[in-house]
Amino acid sequence: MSSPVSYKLEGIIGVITVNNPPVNALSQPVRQGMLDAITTAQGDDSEAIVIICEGRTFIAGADISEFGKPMQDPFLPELLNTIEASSKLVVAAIHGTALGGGFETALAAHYRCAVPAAKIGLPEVKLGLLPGAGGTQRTPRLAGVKASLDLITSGAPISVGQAGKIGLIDKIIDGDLRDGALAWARELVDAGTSVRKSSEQPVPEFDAAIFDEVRATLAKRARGQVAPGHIVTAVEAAATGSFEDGMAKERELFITCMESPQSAGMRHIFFAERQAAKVDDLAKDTPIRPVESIGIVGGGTMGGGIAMSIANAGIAVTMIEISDEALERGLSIIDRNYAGSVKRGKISEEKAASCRALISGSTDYDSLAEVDMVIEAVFEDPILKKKIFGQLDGVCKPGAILATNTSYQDVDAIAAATKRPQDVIGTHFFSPAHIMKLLEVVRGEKTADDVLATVMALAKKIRKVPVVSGVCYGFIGNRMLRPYGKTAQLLLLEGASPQQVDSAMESWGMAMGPLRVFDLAGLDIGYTARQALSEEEKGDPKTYRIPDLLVELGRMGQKSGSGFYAYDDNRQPTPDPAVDGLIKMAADDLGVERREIQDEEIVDRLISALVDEGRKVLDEGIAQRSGDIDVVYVYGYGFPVSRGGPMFYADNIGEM
Ligand code: T1G
Repeated sequence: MSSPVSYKLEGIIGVITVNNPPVNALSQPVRQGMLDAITTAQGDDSEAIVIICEGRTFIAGADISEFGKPMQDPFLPELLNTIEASSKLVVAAIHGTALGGGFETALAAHYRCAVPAAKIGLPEVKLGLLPGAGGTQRTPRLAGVKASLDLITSGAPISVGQAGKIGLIDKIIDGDLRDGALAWARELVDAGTSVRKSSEQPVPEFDAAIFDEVRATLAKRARGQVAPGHIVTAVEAAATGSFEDGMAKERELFITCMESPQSAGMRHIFFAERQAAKVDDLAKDTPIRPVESIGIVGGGTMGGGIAMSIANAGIAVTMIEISDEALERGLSIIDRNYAGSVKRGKISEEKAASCRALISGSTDYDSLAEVDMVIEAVFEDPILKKKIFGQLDGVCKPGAILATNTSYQDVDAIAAATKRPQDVIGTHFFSPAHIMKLLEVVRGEKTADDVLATVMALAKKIRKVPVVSGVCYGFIGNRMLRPYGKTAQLLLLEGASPQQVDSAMESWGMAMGPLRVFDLAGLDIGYTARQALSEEEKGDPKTYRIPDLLVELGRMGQKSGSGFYAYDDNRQPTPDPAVDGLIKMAADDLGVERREIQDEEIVDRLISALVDEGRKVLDEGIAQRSGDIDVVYVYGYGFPVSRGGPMFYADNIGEM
């Protein structure tokens, strides 16, 4: 098998080229090839060495698929120390995204150049890790302590322009990177430039208080996560000790993180997210229909958020509402959201304006006659949805994809309201749709393969995380939420308060406890749905008596100022003794004996309710894989990524 690394002398420059698709990850063959190449270069006629990569990006990191297995030499830290020890100056030539071990490789080089659009980053913290090949030691010596802590604890990539300002990139190459990098290397040689070892640079002056300050910030921002604190300790070692001692400390902490259940969970989600984007029974070469214009029916909160997600990807949007007033209201929600994003620095004024310009409105369905796709996002009235799809069937061009944003209804029944069920699919966005990344793609019985392939590709284009679901009540996420919610109601009747249930789950890692979630969504939605059901269909009254009583008292959740909690004008929740009294009355009425309940029981019963339903979702083929379910709950329901998702957690319980 040929090595993924080649070495070639070009004049006085020894060129090490890495070619390990798709992202030039530092697999063992790559590490071995680089070691062989740098060793060869020490003894040949080269006077400088350039490290460059083929394909779409410079090295994007260690090979994550090797983690959890016995590490094979050459180990990356040692390889990078060998590169840095080169007697001839080494230049790293960066394009794409130099991340993790990839950027650490560039740091071990003596000089770094990059094309203007390239990015660098140390995202290990997103995998529950820290840079384990000198990143915590070399970065502070070049960029200083504060910038290094920001870069490594956030894990966010930065542009090479920003990186240049803090001393991490030395030169921007306009035009061809390879030509530019070799020419620059020759200039450095001609100028008699010596090697410059990052490890030998002194750490720029810093305020020693910064370490505890950052630790305090991280304790809130990354609640419960282990790696961030270790990153601070490793950077502190760089700032206060020798490179060798710092490297030893980094290695010790890296192994601690690597062996942590948190990292196992986060690495699982990394791969599960990418696996979820694949549809097992869909041929890789399934054709994609062009989608250059999309209609949105319904300009409410969801329709507005969906419109923004699509416009932000550069696709033209036509929003349909039933009246000029409703349309104006819908478009003003979008204007407000863009203004908010600009104010928070999420998007530039110009970008917001160019995206907003892609969104137009109409009250006439005929304006959808030529769009490539329509997403219906009206409220959850099955009769209305079928009526709308009947209208779309008559107006839209042949081949237009007709999608519904329903969060639980029967996509097949909606498809049956058209003469083109093969063009109908579910695209369940999560609120707020312009922020939440999860997209459940609901595959109807008759949904055509190319429609599914097109929507999966569209999901990636609009930067969503797609997960395919079959048709059932609530698809994957909301279906599992039902037994989870019912269990929460039983816990209340049996003796736990709303704040005890929620705080137990939030301490365990959920972004929001179940009762706060239901207050946020609105208790009236479930109440209205239940009115259409028979007593038998409603099931055990213990599972809905409390929300029914709350709604009948006008307590519909945040929207009405009270639900399970009382809410102030800023929608901050406060436990409400009236609710405790209502719960006790319901328990008495239903003959439920109350007792003291421990937090552990709350967590165990609620997570078990999720997992048990998840297993049914898998058995019925509604979800393709258990990892898909994990992705749904981490990206759509605030499940802690460090626990890997409900199914991963259940499979690894006792270690998590
Ligand atoms: N290792 C192994 N496979 C990887 C990989 C990696 N580092 N990065 C991506 N892949 C696979 C991915 O699974 C997918 O596979 C394909 O490449 C395309 O990825 C010692 C310890 C680079 C920005 O965390 O952020 O270095 O599904 O769909 O959207 O200190 O991949 O096609 O079979 O994401 O264009 C640090 C992780 C590792 C970067 C490209 N590095 N990767 O995004 O493509 S730890 C990272 C990414 C480390 C050192 C430490 C993104 C990307 P398949 P993709 P993309």
